[in-house]
Amino acid sequence: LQEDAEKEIMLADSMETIEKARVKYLGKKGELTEILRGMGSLSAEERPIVGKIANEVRAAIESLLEESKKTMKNKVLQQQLEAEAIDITMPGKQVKLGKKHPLTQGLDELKNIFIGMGFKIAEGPEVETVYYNFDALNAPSNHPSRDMTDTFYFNKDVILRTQTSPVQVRVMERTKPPIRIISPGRCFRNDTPDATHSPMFHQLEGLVVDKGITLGDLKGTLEVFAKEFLGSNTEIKFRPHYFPFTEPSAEIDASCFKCGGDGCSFCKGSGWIELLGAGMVHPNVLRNCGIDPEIYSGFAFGMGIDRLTMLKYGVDDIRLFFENDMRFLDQF
Ligand code: FA5
Repeated sequence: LQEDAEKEIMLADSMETIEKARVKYLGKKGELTEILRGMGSLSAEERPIVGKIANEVRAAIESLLEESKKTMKNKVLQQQLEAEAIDITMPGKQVKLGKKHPLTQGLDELKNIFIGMGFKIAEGPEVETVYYNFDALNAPSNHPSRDMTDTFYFNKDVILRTQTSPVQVRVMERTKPPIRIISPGRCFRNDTPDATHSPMFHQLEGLVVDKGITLGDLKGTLEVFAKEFLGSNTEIKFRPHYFPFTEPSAEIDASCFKCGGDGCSFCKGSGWIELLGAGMVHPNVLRNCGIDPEIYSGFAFGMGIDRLTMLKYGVDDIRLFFENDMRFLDQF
């Protein structure tokens, strides 16, 4: 029996076959157990002899089982280590990193320029009231921009803001001058999409209010901005314009950064590119916000972030920003 058991255990090639051998020889119904059970029928002389042999056989099988289990465990571990070994000389898998959307990059750049000039960032709601978007900004009640064809209305009082200028009013209402903020954000207009129009686009508003603020301050600020954003040789010019909330109002053009102002296909030969709208805050707007126009004055400006980013990176269609085509986005 011992020999059989030894042979079987030596030949075992897995933990399961070792366990099978244990059950076969030492288990409750095992061969050795059977022999021990049958001891009752032996004579008094035979019993101690058989008992002694049986115990020796059991001890021998047990220690053999123990040993082969240990060997098997090592063997399994070794196999596992080999199977799971990592070859650190293999080239790694490239992790594809995301990147900032070009509009976010453009916005970051604009923000940095104004933060460098001491501006703080203010935010306002995209769902806005007619009061903040039009009335408080001195827009005449018959102004065409109030029309349903230009503005998205929820009801007669609540709209999607068409510009970031309402943030001016919200800031002036709650802040005592001096005020120096920019406010970037989403705007919405019922415009038909084309290469330069999107129904959802982004503006960046600027507002400075203090004692003795003049048109010269506005001009100096925008000059610094244009040189930083488009290049140090950039010049700007003011073109008279009309906005209900500024007086005087102007549209500001920058000398073309492609041709330096000589005229090229980019600026359609004019040497200038349109940059933004601006002006001195209208006294009515200051009054609407509880600021005395006899004591304080201010300037404001508003620019289209999407259009400026297009300009800067040479993007010829605004819709590319919103189509999420990786072939386009990967280029920035
Ligand atoms: C305004 O919205 C004024 N609030 C700007 C302003 C602020 C003037 C403070 C004075 C003082 P305007 O309607 O021109 O102005 O729009 C400003 C810019 O928004 C445009 O020059 C353009 O760059 C951008 N814009 C307007 N509509 C769209 C559109 N549908 N898609 C993309 N950009 C647009």
